[in-house]
Order: sequence, then C-alpha cells, then structure tokens
Amino acid sequence: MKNLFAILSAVVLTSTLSLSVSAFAPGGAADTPAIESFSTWTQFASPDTQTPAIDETGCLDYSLAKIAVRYNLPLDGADVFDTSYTYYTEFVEEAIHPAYTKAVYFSEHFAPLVRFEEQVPINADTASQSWEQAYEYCHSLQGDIPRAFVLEMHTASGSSHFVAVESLDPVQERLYLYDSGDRFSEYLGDSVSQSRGYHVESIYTIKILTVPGDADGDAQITLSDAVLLGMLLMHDTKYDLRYDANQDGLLTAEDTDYITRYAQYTQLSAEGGNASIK
Ligand SMILES: [Ca+2]
Ligand SMILES: [Ca+2]
Repeated sequence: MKNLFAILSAVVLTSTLSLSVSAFAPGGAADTPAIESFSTWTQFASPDTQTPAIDETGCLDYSLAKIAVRYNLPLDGADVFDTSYTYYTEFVEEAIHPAYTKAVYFSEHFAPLVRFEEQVPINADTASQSWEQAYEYCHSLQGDIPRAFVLEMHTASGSSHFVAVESLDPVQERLYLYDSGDRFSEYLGDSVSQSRGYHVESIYTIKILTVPGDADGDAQITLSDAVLLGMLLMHDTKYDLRYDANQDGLLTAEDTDYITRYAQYTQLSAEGGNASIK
C-alpha cells in the first residue's frame, strides 16, 4: 500500500512539475543569481519589471523558496549563486511535494537545519485586526531560536495568498514581507496590503535551527562569519553544520569563499536596519 502511494505520488509530482517547469522561463531577470533577486520573485505569468521569476505554481512555493535562499538551505542541483531560474526549478523539484502539506514537506526535506513548528489560526473580524494579531504572534516568539513565518491570507477579491515574513520591526510594530504578489507590499498594513485587502488567516511557523555559513550564530550571513571561520580553520576545528557554508561535508577555504560571496549580496540589506526574526 505504501509503495502504491509512493507511485501515485510520483505520478502526481511528475505531472505537476512538467506543468510548472514549462511555465517558468529563463531569460531576463530570471538569469540573475538567486541570492540577488529572490526577494522580488513572484508567481504570475504576466510579469512587470519587478518579476524575475515567472511561474503559475503558486505563491506558497515562492514564499518557501525565498526562505530557502534567505537561510542558505542546500539543494542538490543548485546553490544561491545559480540563476533564479535554476535555483527555483531545482527547489520545486526537490523541496515541494503536492501530496503533502508544503511547509511540512519543506521542513522535513531540509532537516536538521529547520523544523516545522506549527500552523496557528488567526481568528480576526477585520484585516487590520489580523495584522495586529499576526504581529503579536511573531513578536511573542522572538528569542534565541530564529523562526521563519509564512502568512496564509485571503485578499479582498477572495483569492488565497501566501507571503513570507522578511523581518520584524518592534519599534513600528510591523512585519516586513517578502511579498510574492504582483504588486509588492513592503509591510503588513501598508497601502498596498490595504488596497489588496490582505486578511491573515493562519501562520506557518518554521524553526531555523542552523544556517549553513552563519559561523557566529546570529542567523545572518555576513563578512563577520567569513572572518570567524577563517580563524577557526587555522586550528583543527571540529566539523559543524554551521561552518559548512556550501554543505559539501567538509570545512575548507571554499566555505569562507562561499560566505564572502553570499555576504556581498546581503551586507547592504543587513546594514539597512531591518531586525532579523529571532
Ligand atoms: Ca552570522
Ligand atoms: Ca564545505
């Protein structure tokens, strides 16, 4: 019975992938490195100038793929320096399974680096109440363990929408977003999310246990991590997932090179001031 289920799942997966991959075209901004452009990936087939990735599989796939890039989660056939087209295509093939709850399958695929924690309902009468409750929930989980959040929402037009949270601003009490829609919302409650009527229905929460390349453990990959790992490598450092930036099972100078390249893309946004979710 289990084998039959596996075969049926594979058939469903193959047919779904053939649709999704054929709808996703290389070229243009889709040829930029994933680490450079992931925050602007969207799922719609009618792109505007902000749309490097063109696909119809759904914004939840994009939200999870953005989390994978953000936390340097390893794929077998691509890394964050490959084009957005290559990375996203590999991501959908490896880390998305239509027969499972996507956020759960994603988390099991990338274990032990991440762990699915829960899906919590947000029961609010109005959109603005749902934004407040979503913020309060994410804020309540700030602590030593960083977490990724995906907001499941309904829009004013009645469609479903999924958005990953980029960061939490405790001063303004805002959730900044990696919006995967066709008109980008910067933060929950801004004019775009108001005009689209974003109403948060539930939140998927994923614990980020290890970020490969984050040598100092602050959940960000910056040049400080390259400096620290460089010093560690001068001694006989014991293997640690956190130090193995390129996830090849070895600790070498390639890992410091990887962190340095990654940090070139993230350093500016890190200096921009948005707090990480931890
Ligand atoms: Ca770090
Ligand atoms: Ca390595």
